Amino acid sequence: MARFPRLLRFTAVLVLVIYVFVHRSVTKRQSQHILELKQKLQQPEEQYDINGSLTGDENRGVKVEYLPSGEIDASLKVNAAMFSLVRNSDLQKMARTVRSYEDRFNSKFHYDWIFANNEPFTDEFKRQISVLVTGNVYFEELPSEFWSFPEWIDRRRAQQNRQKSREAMMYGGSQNYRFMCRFFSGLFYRMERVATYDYIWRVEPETELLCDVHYDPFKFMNDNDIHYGFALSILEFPETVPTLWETVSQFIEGFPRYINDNNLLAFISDDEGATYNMCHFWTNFEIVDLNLFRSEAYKAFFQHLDVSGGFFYERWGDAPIHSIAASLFLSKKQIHHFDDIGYYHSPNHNCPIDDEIWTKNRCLCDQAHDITFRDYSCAGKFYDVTGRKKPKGWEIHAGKGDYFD
Ligand SMILES: Nc1nc2c(ncn2[C@@H]2O[C@H](COP(=O)(O)OP(=O)(O)O)[C@@H](O)[C@H]2O)c(=O)[nH]1
Ligand SMILES: [Mg+2]
Repeated sequence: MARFPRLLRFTAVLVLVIYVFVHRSVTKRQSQHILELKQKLQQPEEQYDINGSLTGDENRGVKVEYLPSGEIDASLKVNAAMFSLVRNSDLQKMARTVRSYEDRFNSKFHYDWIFANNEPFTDEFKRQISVLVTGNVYFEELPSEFWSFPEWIDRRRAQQNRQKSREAMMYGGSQNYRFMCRFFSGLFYRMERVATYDYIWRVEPETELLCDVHYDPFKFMNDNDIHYGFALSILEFPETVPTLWETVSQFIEGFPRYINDNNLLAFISDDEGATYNMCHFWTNFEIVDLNLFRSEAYKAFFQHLDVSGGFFYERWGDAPIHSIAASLFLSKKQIHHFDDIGYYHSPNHNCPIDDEIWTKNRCLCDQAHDITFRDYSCAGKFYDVTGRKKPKGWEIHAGKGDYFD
């Protein structure tokens, strides 16, 4: 028994000696590292490339080009506006988003911004948002017919469906969510204010631009005959759209003349139109030439869908509706993935994979979080079916990973 405390003392001393030794050597290693870093940073002919390694003169990493400072020539601007549907209660979330879009993009271009609401905006909402927008700002209350049941809808049946889908899907029990989806699908572009513009960039509260936008995406679309631009593309929940494709197929049969010869059907259907594969452009970010929605084809399309009642008897989202329309009515070349615009809507990131773009645009996102070429994203399919070149290094991010791998 007498030996035990001695053994214990010996072990304790040994542990203490090891701790002091290791701790001192780690501290020494750390200060050595800091010293080396300082020395490297003081060498003006060298700089860090984007991977953090040191490069010499021959390979100085990527070049950063900035737009010349000063105002953009107004005559070069396109007739376009930013558009947000938002509740008064989302003021702080909206304000943060507006600040992000202004800092990253609109403070250089000063496009107008339209805010829409099914209720009157409060003075406080207007006050706080107005100081952030650098273009003209408009606050619009929606006419009641834009936020209500059309007369042919059986409200009892709609209510039964809400009851049934309350547990089965997100927003399943919500009447307002359905009004919102119908509004974006077929009504927002008919608002008097919106009718005066050619292009709209849709912006939602709680979203963020993650990189500087050094050019005008509206003008880019105008110059290149692009009518629909997206950042993220994912799969729809099938339970929200049980009869959507059947209804779309009836439309295609009835109006074959509206289908573009060079369409993007292969993006939305894996079996040449027999079924819908659930792929859609995530419409919380979309830049659209409003002529798409004002076209005869879209008008007939929306009317056909609206009369079927699927916005209320099911829970059709505006994302599959816009995506199916763009894929059927536009040519492949007229749809664009803004892979260079860093964008976040929970829980998904569009973070430029291309190192040069990521650096030049001062992105605030981890490229490892980009979902473009993940399994649950449809953007990879978009590149495949349009024959577009994938960005350098796309394979690195193409795994089966979960959201934040
Ligand atoms: N004014 C108003 N805006 C709404 C309402 N419901 C949704 N929104 C807006 O519609 C857009 C989509 O809503 P959100 O809740 O983000 O749906 P999610 O992205 O599908 O989860 C956002 O711009 C919201 O601000 C509503 O009842 N009133
Ligand atoms: Mg949202």
